[in-house]
Amino acid sequence: MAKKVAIIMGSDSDRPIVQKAMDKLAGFGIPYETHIFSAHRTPVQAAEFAKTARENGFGVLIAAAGMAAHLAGALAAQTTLPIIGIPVKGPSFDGLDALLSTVQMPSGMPVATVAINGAENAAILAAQILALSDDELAQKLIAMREDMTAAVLRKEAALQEELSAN
Ligand code: RP5
Repeated sequence: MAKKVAIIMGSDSDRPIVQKAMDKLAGFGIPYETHIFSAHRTPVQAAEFAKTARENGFGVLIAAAGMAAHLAGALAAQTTLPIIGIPVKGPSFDGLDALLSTVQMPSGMPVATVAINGAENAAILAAQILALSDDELAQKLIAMREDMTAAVLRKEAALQEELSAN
């Protein structure tokens, strides 16, 4: 059975960012669940989810949190499943607080951290991990790359046409 992705957010206020990851996973046809667990406000529930994630059919966990963003690291401490961290931009420091809190993990406890608010890339990275053992998903990723290339080439052609007309 296909492995699921879990998207965990530290607060419902992270939902607008998290929605982009949900939409992307849905676009790939990847089964996923979305939950609110906080490293600070519901640490027991967050830990329990991560501890049981592998036996519950998950292959990758995505953790989105802002401010003192310890959620991805707290989940990483409880499982050897790959963890992708999304630092969410909060009211201070343009999100640098969350970026550093997420990315600066101690040796032995990695969190694959995407850009501030980089929810789409988190979903794509999760898809790439699952595609290691899913050829159909790998083909979808190749098709997505081809679409991106074609879109840029169309823009380049349009730009050259516009510039040559002047
Ligand atoms: C973090 O604190 C959450 O992930 C959220 O980004 C931030 C603020 O949370 P709320 O006060 O909006 O619930 O733990």
